[in-house]
Amino acid sequence: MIIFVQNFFMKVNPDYNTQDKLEALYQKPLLDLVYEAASLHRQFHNAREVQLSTLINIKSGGCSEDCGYCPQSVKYDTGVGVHKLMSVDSVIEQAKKAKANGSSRLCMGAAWREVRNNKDFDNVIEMVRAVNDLEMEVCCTLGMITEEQAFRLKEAGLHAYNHNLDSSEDFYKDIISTRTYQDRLNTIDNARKAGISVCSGGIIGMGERVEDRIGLLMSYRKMENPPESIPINALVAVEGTPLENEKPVSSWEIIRMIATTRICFPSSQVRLSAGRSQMSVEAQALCFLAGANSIFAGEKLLTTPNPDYNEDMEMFKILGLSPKEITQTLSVEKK
Ligand code: SAM
Ligand code: DTB
Ligand code: SF4
Repeated sequence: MIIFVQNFFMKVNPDYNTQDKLEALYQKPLLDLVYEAASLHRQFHNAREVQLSTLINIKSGGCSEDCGYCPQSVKYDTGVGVHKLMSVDSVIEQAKKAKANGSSRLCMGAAWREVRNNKDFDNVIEMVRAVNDLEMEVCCTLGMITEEQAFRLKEAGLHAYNHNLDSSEDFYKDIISTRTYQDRLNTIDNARKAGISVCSGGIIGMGERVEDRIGLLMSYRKMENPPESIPINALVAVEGTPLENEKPVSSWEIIRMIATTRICFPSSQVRLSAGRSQMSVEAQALCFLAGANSIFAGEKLLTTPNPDYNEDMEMFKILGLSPKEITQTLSVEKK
């Protein structure tokens, strides 16, 4: 009976409950690590399906935070344009296109430090309602939110809130000075209190140590409810940001991080996020084998390039993968 229940759900893997154990796992011979991750992945997920999620940058640039990786910070000269909030109609139009191209999730990102209770937020609420009506999983990433704002988003039909811890608490201080790790944890907590599903992950390739990558996973392990969705981004080094000269992280490191995340959080969605433009199909195939079950679709992430739709469909064909159907993702919730 217990085995039966576990096959549907295992929030955290009890075998890897310390920093040392997880670090040893990350450093295992690569093929052993991938094999262990793939075996677990197949117990909890349909390994032939990968969810397509489309990003819309609803408010670009001019953000007052100083996140060292981010081209949208007002502190760095990156050439990213500053645009006011998109109209509700144009969001709906883009969402419909994304759905027609097989995306079952839509993530709306805003280059804000935090959400303010103003007309822009009212419009975001409208967008959430409209995208939810299209029967897509709707996700937002808008910076810090209060508990009250989280409840408003939930009421409008928000499925998930994305707010990344990015790295270990220790390394975080080297990358961002305008807010604390605790601020990020508080926002995640506010989303949770409102009953919103949590999407939270990190970035590798910022000059951090393996210790910091594992520190990020340990931060999620410590939560009563770890994120249902964990995006793993490889830094896209953008000219003008403090991290512009970071060497691209090796695909082997991305594969290790995906595999370790999958083993640590067997039931969560693991998203192979930024950085795919620099990866071969072979490297991405190993990520899917090791447990990645979602990608961002479309030729642009928020401001940086991503493989285009046709390239991804060609890759899916080669690998025998298909986009996760929309009905499967929403059927549980809408009952
Ligand atoms: N302003 C909101 C926030 O910071 O939560 C939402 C948008 S922000 C751009 C979303 C996430 O994108 C960041 O938390 C970070 O993990 C990721 N990101 C930003 N710039 C990146 C880059 N150059 N390479 C990889 N990931 C990046
Ligand atoms: C996440 O972890 N990665 C996505 C999504 N959540 C919002 C964003 C990646 C952004 C990459 C840099 C850019 O395009 O500006
Ligand atoms: Fe970029 Fe978000 Fe940081 Fe603003 S808060 S600089 S948009 S990552």
